[in-house]
Amino acid sequence: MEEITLAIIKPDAVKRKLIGQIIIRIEESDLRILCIKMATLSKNILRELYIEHEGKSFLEDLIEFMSSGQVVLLILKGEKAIENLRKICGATDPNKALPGTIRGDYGTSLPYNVIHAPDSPESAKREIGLFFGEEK
Ligand code: 3AN
Repeated sequence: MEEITLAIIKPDAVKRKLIGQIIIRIEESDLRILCIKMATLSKNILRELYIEHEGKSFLEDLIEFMSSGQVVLLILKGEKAIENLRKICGATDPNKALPGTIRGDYGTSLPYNVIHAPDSPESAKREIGLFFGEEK
């Protein structure tokens, strides 16, 4: 079944000029790009994005990092898009992500794992609404 999901190319990847490499991986995995834009995310919107991590020790550092520079936001469509994107991203911790995955090849160490991908259709819908709500 075709699904829609969101990807965020994080500030570490944008600073390191990895946008093109990451988009090649996305397109080669059969995901189609429906919408793409660059932005610098506010701490308020990042608190919404990471609501499930409220109270965790790494949240403040994560928000600092994610607001430290531009990101690329993409809406993606394809067969099993949510699972497919998570698979090509690899494990959350770049040191545990397999070679051949985006995080395994380009990530350094947490929280610098180059890409964000939602883990369920509900999260994908909520997150797309956060960043692309006004464009619907
Ligand atoms: P994923 O992005 O793989 O779904 P989440 O939702 O558990 O992973 O974590 C969201 C983000 O928080 C990660 N992409 C990473 O940047 C950061 N993060 C997760 N766990 C840690 C940790 N233990 N220390 C620092 N940052 C973390």
